[in-house]
Amino acid sequence: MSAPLAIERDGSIAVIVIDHPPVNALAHRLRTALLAAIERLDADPTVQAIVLHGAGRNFIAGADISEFDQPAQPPLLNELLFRLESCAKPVIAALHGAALGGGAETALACHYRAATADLKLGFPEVTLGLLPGAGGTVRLPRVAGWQASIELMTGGKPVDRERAVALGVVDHRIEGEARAGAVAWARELVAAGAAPRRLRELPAPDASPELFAAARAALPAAAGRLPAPGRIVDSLEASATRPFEQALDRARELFEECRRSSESRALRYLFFAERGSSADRDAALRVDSAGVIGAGTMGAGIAISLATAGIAVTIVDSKPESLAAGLARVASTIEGSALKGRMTAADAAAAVARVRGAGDLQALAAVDLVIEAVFENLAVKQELFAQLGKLCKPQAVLATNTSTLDVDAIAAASGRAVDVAGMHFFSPAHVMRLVEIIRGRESSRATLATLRAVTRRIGKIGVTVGNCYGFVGNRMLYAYGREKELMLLEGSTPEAIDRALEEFGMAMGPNAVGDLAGLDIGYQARRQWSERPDDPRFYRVSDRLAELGRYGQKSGRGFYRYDGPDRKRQPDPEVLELIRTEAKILGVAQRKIANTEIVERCICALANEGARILEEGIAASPADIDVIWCNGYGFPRHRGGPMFHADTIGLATVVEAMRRFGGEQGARYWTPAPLLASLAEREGTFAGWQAGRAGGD
Ligand code: 3H9
Repeated sequence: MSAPLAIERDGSIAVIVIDHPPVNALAHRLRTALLAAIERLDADPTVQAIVLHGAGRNFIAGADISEFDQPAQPPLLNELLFRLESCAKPVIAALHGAALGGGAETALACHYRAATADLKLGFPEVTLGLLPGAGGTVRLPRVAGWQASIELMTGGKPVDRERAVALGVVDHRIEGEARAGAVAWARELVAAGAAPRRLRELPAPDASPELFAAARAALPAAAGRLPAPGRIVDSLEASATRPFEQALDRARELFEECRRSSESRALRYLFFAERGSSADRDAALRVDSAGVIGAGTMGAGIAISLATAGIAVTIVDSKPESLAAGLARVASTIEGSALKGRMTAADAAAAVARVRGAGDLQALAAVDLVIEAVFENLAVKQELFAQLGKLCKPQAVLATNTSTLDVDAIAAASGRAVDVAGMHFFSPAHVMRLVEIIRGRESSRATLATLRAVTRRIGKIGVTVGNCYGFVGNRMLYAYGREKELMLLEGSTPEAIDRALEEFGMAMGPNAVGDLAGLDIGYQARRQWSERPDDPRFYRVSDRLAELGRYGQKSGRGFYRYDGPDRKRQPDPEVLELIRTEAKILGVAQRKIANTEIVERCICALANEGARILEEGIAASPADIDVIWCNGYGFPRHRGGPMFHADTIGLATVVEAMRRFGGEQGARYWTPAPLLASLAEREGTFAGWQAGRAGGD
């Protein structure tokens, strides 16, 4: 393993070049080397100033998140930064790329900060359930004030160089390369006799206690379930009321409290799970152009994602009115993003110019990638793929956006199944980050690697899964939805179920989700499902509502009514009556169902179906399932996903609850998957099982 840093000399200027790929994270070995380098250069009389530079694309991306599962090994980052700040000669941070978390704190401990135009400086700790624990909460207010510190740290979003200059965090702009620019400026500082400037020697700006009370009150409602945002405000308040070193100690204490919390463990787990594996990246084929078939909501959303990432898109739709409407939607959505400040007007114009329409599939003869997004009908999709197989250039990758149909049956129709796989986007496709990439029986390594690379390039999270009805996400959704539908018949109500699951942390309750997605969509999908459980209770309420034309929000009525002035969901007595009638017809006795039962039944159903999916090799790991559920189905991130959550509450507890439900309702849906049962018996976890498998590879 090569050294994590090198010391280079440029006359009397010493440059510490941190070289710790991939992102210069401040791992133990780097902290140790950095401390030794600082001691040495501080004591060297031939050194007049020290430049701190990060090799590669970033300054420092922060602490090494993978070390947080264990207590930190000395030197602790805040001790190291205290020593850095104590240097008797000027220390200049050469900022470029990411200066995040502990990286931004390192910059603040330096005496001067110069930055190139690509700087992204920020405190994303809150997204990991943490707070800046190495002096950020104590040093930043001394330079940027309280409001900006609260905003940056509780929001977690990085700022660009110009905002960092405006906040007083960056003192000097570098036009050109970071290292050379910082060295040149260091020389000027030495020539001008500049002394070290230590933020810790500045007083904290004045702050009224109301300021922090207001900051707490302004935290988003979800923060109530998470310790970190409140702890960030606590730490900033301590910085206002205590001397520097005591405030630093308090920050460290609060950081440790957050680090040990189950919420932070879950969020850290997702950080790595969402980055997935970098294997096979070199097998990806180049994609400059793509075709999207179908100009509906899904097709337009996919086209927006591709075009804004620089890929030329041809949308094909045989109906001229649909094509025109789709193209108009693409243009207005992209232009809307520019108006909201999410992209520049020039970038928006370039993205819109990348999209064209065509009425005939022949327009796709030369594209590198085709994504089919027509309605869910196997025969229609097979007919399309038969044509694509013939007309597309060799090696063009052909993807279907089906959410439930058999990818192998679609691939076979193309006559070139190696080039075919599924690419299941979630609606709205330009907003939702998840894409399930479905591995067909014959999909080639290059086909799958290409789809993963495109998914990454358009800023989304791709999870590769096997081919089965509903793949991973929707298959588990059926188990989850089955329980909520049964509980409706057994006496619960749409709002009680939604409230219980929203209190658990789901972004939206399942009945409200059904109304949003359209109850007709699920109804149609279930009609095409040949192996649908032979149970008259299965999705009975949803089916009856769809048959009555109650499709949800789009028809103004579904599980709820949406006819108030704000079109907010409102309970509908007619639905309760319908449920009671259906329960009577089916002979289901109604009773009061507690919130705990609602949550337990839905969560146990998810974990059990997830276990079967793992046994069958449909998902490669429990982490993949968790990424799918947190990014596609609104599972609370601070619980890590259904498999992580099941591990957290204990698999024996899950199995015990399932046996209890089985005793009450029959074993039909409550037989633990063999994997779940065996792990529960030996007090194992899904994570441990996965680690064992990876170790055996
Ligand atoms: C902190 O600093 C706490 C302190 O306040 C207090 C301490 C006491 N650690 O994202 P990419 C890996 S908390 C470990 O694909 P990009 C990542 O897993 C930290 N590993 O690249 C991946 O590995 P692999 C606050 C890390 O170019 C590889 O690097 N900082 C870390 O798309 C490439 O990552 C953050 O939260 C890390 N900190 O984006 C910043 N960061 O190749 C987190 C990355 O094996 N990082 N890895 O799959 C990021 O936001 C992005 O990685 C970054 C680059 C923007 C830097």
